[in-house]
Amino acid sequence: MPVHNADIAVVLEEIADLLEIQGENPFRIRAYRNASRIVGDLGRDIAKMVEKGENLVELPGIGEDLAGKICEIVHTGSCGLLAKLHKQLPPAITELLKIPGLGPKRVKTLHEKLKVQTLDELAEACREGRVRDLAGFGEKTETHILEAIQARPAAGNARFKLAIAAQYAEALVAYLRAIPGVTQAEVAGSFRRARETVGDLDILVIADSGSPVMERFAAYDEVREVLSKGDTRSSVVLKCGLQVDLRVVGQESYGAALHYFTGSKAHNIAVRRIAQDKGLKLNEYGVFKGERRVAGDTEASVFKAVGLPFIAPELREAAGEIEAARAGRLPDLVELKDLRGDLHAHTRATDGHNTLQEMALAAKERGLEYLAITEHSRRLTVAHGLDPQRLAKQIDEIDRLNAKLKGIVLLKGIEVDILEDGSLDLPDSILARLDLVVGAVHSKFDLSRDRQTTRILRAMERPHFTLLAHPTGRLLEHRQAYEVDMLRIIRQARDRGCFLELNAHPERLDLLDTHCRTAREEGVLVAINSDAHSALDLANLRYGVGQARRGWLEAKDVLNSRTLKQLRPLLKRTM
Ligand code: DGT
Ligand code: CA
Ligand code: CA
Repeated sequence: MPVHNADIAVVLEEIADLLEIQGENPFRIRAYRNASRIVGDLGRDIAKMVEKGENLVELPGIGEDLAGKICEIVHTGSCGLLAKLHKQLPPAITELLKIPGLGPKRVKTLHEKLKVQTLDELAEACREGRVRDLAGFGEKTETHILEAIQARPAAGNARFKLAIAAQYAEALVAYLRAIPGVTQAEVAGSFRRARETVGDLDILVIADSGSPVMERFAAYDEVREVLSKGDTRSSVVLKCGLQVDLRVVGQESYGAALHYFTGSKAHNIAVRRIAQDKGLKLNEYGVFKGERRVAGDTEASVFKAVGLPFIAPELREAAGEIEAARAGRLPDLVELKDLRGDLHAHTRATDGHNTLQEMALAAKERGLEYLAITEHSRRLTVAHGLDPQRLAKQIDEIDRLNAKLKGIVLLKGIEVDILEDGSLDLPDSILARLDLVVGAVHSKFDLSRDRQTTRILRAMERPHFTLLAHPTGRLLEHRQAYEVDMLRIIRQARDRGCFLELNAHPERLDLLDTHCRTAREEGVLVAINSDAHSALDLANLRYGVGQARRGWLEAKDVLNSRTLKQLRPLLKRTM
């Protein structure tokens, strides 16, 4: 049974949570949590590394003990330690942990003080107002918890983050391509449109008649349940809960099917209407004039037949792309290879896992020309944030290292906390020594829209402020965006000569697509940043690019598509 990185990450994270609920040693907890993140974000397949006999201890943050646990998970799909923890704690603890806003600390309190063991019991306690009085809760939290329990999707309806779905999709597509008679296999649907999350995977294959593709698909190791199995269409559910629809299509229809199953539905309907206006019929088999097929083998042929230029999948949301296509004003979307650098990364000095030099070399290996080191500032104590003395020391270290490095330049930066009143967590005297200042909100997420907006606008007025990190603060599975007037923030960026980040971390993807479009219209450049906490995290830039493409951004709209020489003057604030 192939075990994916995401599965291993889930086990490690759950171990960390359960250890925390048991009140274990914080270092041990942190080691598991870090390991979970590293494994989850890793660009390489751990199961394959184990199979090849590679030593996992070489991964950042993985010691002997953790390496052993990971091997155990790869071999058995689970881990004795987790089973032991499950025995020691009530079974509903895991369910409680899945409620957004309920981390291990709060679950521990609920469990200890209220003896709450199931979600029903927790909902009951919320309704009776027994949760609000616990230390660290309050009335607002109580309401949130109750809402979250009620809004919980029925089991099986969960959506998957794009980066997680990608791990399953890539393995499955490789498996399908290797089946005799299969000449083409590709994922369509929301996955191809690079949506932040996907409901299921829609895979298309071309296969010779007589190919055992459907049998092999149903027999894939990861399949938990076969929902339906036919000659041209089958559906299964993988062990992780992700549904996969597979369709076998003919060569002559492949482009039409790819277009149809890529969607979105609203885009399809709009394109079909255009076809109808031309007296053509468009469906998943092709474009027809009467009974005669006039196009359909490639997507390009489909678009051409209906009189449109090729529209990139990420734009296909019926959000203006058809009009833009007709007017010849489709954007020339940014690509991963357009990125010349990355303006947000951490090292071991705070909560990252690699040294300055390791980060620099990893960025160089990816073909980047510059990498900004932007550690957390002192207020973020959980991340061991930098105070002015430690930052000054890092500035000197970067200068020394840059003198030695070839083909890559480290920029000196900081991810400075924006405090509640809009001031920054470090004095101007030290910020003045940096190449760029990335400002970020990491606290007080629940301010009113007005106060949150004012807070950020003020921060952007600081003379050295360059870039607003993860501007909405949302975490896909764990935290809603804070309330903020994004248009005012974008206009402030324009007026003050600063920039917005599109954070590429799969859990963030923050800016949203709509904000990217507004930024572009207002002439504000967006930086697609990895927020890397390890060298491997630089691989996440691809998801940032996907999100930027959904936001209609071209290379020229992206700050870090500039060469270092072009970038430097842009980082200097003129007002
Ligand atoms: P998801 O899976 O919820 O993340 O989103 P999609 O977009 O992948 O949706 P899905 O899997 O239900 O269907 C895949 C594509 O098939 C969808 O994007 C467009 C196409 N499609 C599905 N149902 C219809 C339909 O009723 N009419 C049209 N025109 N297209 C459809
Ligand atoms: Ca889908
Ligand atoms: Ca589907």
